[in-house]
Amino acid sequence: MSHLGTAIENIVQPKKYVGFDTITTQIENRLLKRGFQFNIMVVGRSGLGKSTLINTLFSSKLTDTNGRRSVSEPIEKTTEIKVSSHSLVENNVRLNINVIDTPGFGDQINNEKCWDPLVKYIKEQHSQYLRKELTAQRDKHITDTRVHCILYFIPPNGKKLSQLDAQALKKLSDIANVVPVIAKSDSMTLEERGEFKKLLQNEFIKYNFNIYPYDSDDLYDDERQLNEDIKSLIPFAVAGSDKDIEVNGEIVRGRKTKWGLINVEDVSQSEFVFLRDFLTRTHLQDLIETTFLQHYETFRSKQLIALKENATNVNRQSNPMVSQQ
Ligand SMILES: Nc1nc2c(ncn2[C@@H]2O[C@H](COP(=O)(O)OP(=O)(O)O)[C@@H](O)[C@H]2O)c(=O)[nH]1
Ligand SMILES: [Mg+2]
Repeated sequence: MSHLGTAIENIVQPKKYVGFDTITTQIENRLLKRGFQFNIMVVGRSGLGKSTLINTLFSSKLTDTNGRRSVSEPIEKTTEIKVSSHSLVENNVRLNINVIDTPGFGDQINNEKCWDPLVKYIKEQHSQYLRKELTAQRDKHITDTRVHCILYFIPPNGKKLSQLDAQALKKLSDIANVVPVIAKSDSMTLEERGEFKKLLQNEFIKYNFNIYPYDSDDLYDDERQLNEDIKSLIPFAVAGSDKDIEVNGEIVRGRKTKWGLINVEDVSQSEFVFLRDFLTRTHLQDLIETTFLQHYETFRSKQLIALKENATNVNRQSNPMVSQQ
């Protein structure tokens, strides 16, 4: 069924040019002035290539790839949250990116609840947004710090999900758009990688994770098909690199591996390009919108219901008449 419903359309063409077809340009102009805000969180044990991949994705140096500076540097006791802001411009379009790095995740001896600070951070951003929305004199444009996407890095070990990864993926996919990736996939052969991907896809089904992109009745047929194709690719087997190397006389983003040189942008060697197209070319707007329409909405309605219940309880306590009804 078409999602436009069954209303009979009576298409009328105005007798002379009215000009409302410029609305798309008008919207575009306004959006261009404001720019776009995209907040992406990277999660996974240190050394899995999170910072490198973020830099490869946006082809610029966005984050510090050093991680822990030396072995003697003390490991933080909990997962830290480090936000860095960047502004990228491409053909007049300004994309403001917040990269939310989570050093220390999974690096402790006791990793129990190491995802708690992340869950707290995500909810905190929703809560801030809600508070700003609820003020009497609310800003016309509320700065959006809500997490639009979580890239979750799974180690390339060919094994089932660790307890830690399974629990963290469950918690995070309940409250945000989670996109799992197989980190440093250049360390596996193509065959190993294919098998590992199948194993992980079965794990996702077993644990019943809510993995983005979600099914929805609002999708057009071509969008649904695209999402199906993408779902068969998830988790993307990626490799990142900060370095340019020469492959067959061409300078490319690549790495030297035990199998030889690999060009991370070559789709026969790495699924990095699929991930980049998915995040930037096809689903950027949808990630932002889904955060707003689904995750934030769920948070918002829970909070408002709780507020209402609280108010009713307070009323009952201060007014015995109410409680008798
Ligand atoms: N083989 C391989 N090594 C990588 C890849 N991405 C990053 N590395 C290397 O792994 C180390 C840690 O990378 P980094 O991005 O700092 O990891 P992070 O701690 O997760 O942010 C560095 O030496 C990188 O050069 C990858 O895709 N494949
Ligand atoms: Mg890092």
